[in-house]
Amino acid sequence: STATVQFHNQLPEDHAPTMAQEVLSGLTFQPKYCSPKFLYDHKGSELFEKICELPEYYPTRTEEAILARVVPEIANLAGPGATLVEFGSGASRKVRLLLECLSVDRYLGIDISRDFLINSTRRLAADYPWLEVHAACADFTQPVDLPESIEPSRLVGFFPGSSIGNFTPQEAERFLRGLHRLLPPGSGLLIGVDLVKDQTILEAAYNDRAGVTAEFNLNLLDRLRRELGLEIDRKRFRHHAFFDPRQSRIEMHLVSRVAQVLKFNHETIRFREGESIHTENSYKYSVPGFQQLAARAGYTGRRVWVDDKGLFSVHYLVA
Ligand code: AVJ
Repeated sequence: STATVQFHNQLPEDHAPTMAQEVLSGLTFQPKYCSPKFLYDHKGSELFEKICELPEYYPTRTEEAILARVVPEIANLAGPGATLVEFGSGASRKVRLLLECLSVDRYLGIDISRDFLINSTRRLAADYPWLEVHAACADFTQPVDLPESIEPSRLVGFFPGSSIGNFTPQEAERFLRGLHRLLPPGSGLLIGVDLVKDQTILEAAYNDRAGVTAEFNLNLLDRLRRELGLEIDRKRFRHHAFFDPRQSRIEMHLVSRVAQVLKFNHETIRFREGESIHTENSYKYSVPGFQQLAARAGYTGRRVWVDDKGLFSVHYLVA
């Protein structure tokens, strides 16, 4: 096949220095944190794909079932000839559900995990030969611009998986407002949002019995060791994830099993026993709660679909 992907790099070729700075500032902050975007090195992206298959991790299969059911309605709302832009495209699996039905002629996948992005979009281009496929390696927690060769008259944003939940509500609003500025009139945004529910179901989804989520979390330490030379031993940390109902979020942490001192460049990072690195938030919304947030960011809600157990929501917003 002659399928090709137009690649746009929006990350510095060697991102280690900026990554080191960002990680260091998080690890020297009180309380210690590390942005969840660093969970997605190649191994982390693979582990995340495994998480999506876990019996306890309901979001992926629930969202996919919703999309499969309502894709004709989405196609109607999107209309023909738009450019589809996916944020955090990962394995570019979910978008296939849309491509079967929507008549878009161009797709742009944006992801921070470079090789993973390239491989996934190549497979997509091979499977959909009529589709013009672009891939942009970018950190969309920073303001993004569309690659210059893409000047769509109309755009449909696709932000599945409740990745929006990694942002605080305030950051989510800012992200959505930033995206709003990129959207020409008549554009839409299809966004998956996980819903508040029984705490046991939520906590099981982030504490699976096979230990894949723990591995995904601990893999961050291997990455920091390998890429930044941080002298850190994963055996001295454990995975901890819980739901905080007051903030309506899952928090994921790496808890130090012992008091320890880490060397990082010329810095020293001290841990008390039981002190943690906060590695992820995953906010859970109610349908009206998310609609209000989207409205504050300038969007009008057109449709919202929820599965019959009320686990997950998919919103179609217009700019
Ligand atoms: C990709 C951010 C939506 O928050 O559920 C899965 C990531 N972390 N298990 C989520 C994740 C632990 C996931 N998001």
